[in-house]
Amino acid sequence: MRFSASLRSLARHALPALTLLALALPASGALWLEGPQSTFETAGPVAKGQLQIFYVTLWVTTFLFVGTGAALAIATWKFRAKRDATTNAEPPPQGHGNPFVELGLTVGSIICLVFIAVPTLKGIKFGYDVPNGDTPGKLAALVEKGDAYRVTATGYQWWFQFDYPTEKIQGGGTLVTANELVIPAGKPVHVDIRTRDVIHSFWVPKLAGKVDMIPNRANHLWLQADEPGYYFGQCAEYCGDSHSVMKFRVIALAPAEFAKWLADQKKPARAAAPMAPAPATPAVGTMAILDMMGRDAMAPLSGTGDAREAFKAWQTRQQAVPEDNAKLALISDGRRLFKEKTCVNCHTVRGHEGAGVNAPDLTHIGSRSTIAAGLLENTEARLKDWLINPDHWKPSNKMFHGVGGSGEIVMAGYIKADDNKHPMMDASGQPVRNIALTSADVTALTAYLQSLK
Ligand code: HEC
Ligand SMILES: [Cu+2]
Repeated sequence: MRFSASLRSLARHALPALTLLALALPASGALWLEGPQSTFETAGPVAKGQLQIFYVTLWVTTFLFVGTGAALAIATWKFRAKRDATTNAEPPPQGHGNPFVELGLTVGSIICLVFIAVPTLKGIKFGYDVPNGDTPGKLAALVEKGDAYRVTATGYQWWFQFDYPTEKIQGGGTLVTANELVIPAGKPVHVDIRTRDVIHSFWVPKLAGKVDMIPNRANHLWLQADEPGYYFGQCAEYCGDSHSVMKFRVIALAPAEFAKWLADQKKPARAAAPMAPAPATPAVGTMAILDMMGRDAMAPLSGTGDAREAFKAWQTRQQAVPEDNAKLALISDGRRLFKEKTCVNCHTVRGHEGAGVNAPDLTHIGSRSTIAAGLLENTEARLKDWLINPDHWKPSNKMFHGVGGSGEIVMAGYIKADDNKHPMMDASGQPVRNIALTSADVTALTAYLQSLK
């Protein structure tokens, strides 16, 4: 008796509470479902199609859940033991079911599955290839005519390289950039998906679903940004220590702006000032402590995550303003240090020094809005932070530890490695340095990098 009374009181309170919740959900949904990487705010046909599949599945499964849940609730309530006599009664005779109900449920389930399967299969087909470009020949013809665009995205631990195979650059070869993929808006873009080391995954939530970057496997996807804008991307397959901060950006531009961007990028690096001659006496200064333990677990996001603001800031960056005269000497010195400190072994600054292939191309690093694969904003302060102590921001990154093959370090980074590829430590517990930068070096290198518009 007591039990059923408390049950009734629970039902009395639960009903208004549930109603309130049901009313509040759609209102607060706006808060939950939006954000820089929300798949509910789509910006192109591929993502839109995939969201529709999600909704179809959601509605069908909601219908099933409510139907079965209601049947269970009604049966439980209607056939509950109302008296002690019923509680202790023998169970009724067990039947073998009703053929109509059984057949009905089976056919009903099949219909539900077909409801889900048809749009899903259609969606998979739609998302696989650029419309009318499902063979290499047809795709090439579309790209040739300018009806589609084509780029290659390659994953590296822990950054992305973007190749533009159709954009020839001065002196041979094609355009290569890193970490910011710039595409024409309103046009299908076929993305060839590759990796140079382990498995990664390419994901721009507002534009298209993720596709894995798998060693020795040629994957691809296509995406389209309907409007010019700034979109946030992310590696979506665990790939080692710094996986969670392996991000990238996609910037979609109107045709004229895109053509201008391409023309700017194809140019070799801007020489704001000639390389300074080597100084007669080597510089002395204090080196930063290489703080490998005090890693910043909560590295600040670059920017506020507001795409509109970020897009404006990015556009402003593309305008190459003449360099401040007061900075020219610093830029000259930075260019010298870039060579002297062996940055050139891993990085390329096309037209200047360096032909490295193990690290992001820095030819126009000054025109990017982020550094270290979308982790930090590309400001003077953040560039310095990165150059002083890369491992603090991005644990295990290859600039600090060196680029390694499977057995050995093939290109030395900031610190020396021992035979086991672990950092070599000196007597005071500090890692042994290959590349040592004083704060004056860091200032000069930063000025040089910022001049590379
Ligand atoms: C051993 C190879 C190596 C050396 C030497 C090296 N780097 Fe790097 N650098 C990298 C790698 C790898 C990354 C990408 C790190 C990441 O995001 O995981 C990188 C990233 C950067 C970035 C950010 C690029 C971007 O697109 O986000 C800058 C700037 C940079 N390095 C400058 C320098 C400077 C200046 C030097 C010389 C003092 C230097 N690097 C020396 C390998 C190297
Ligand atoms: Cu990754």
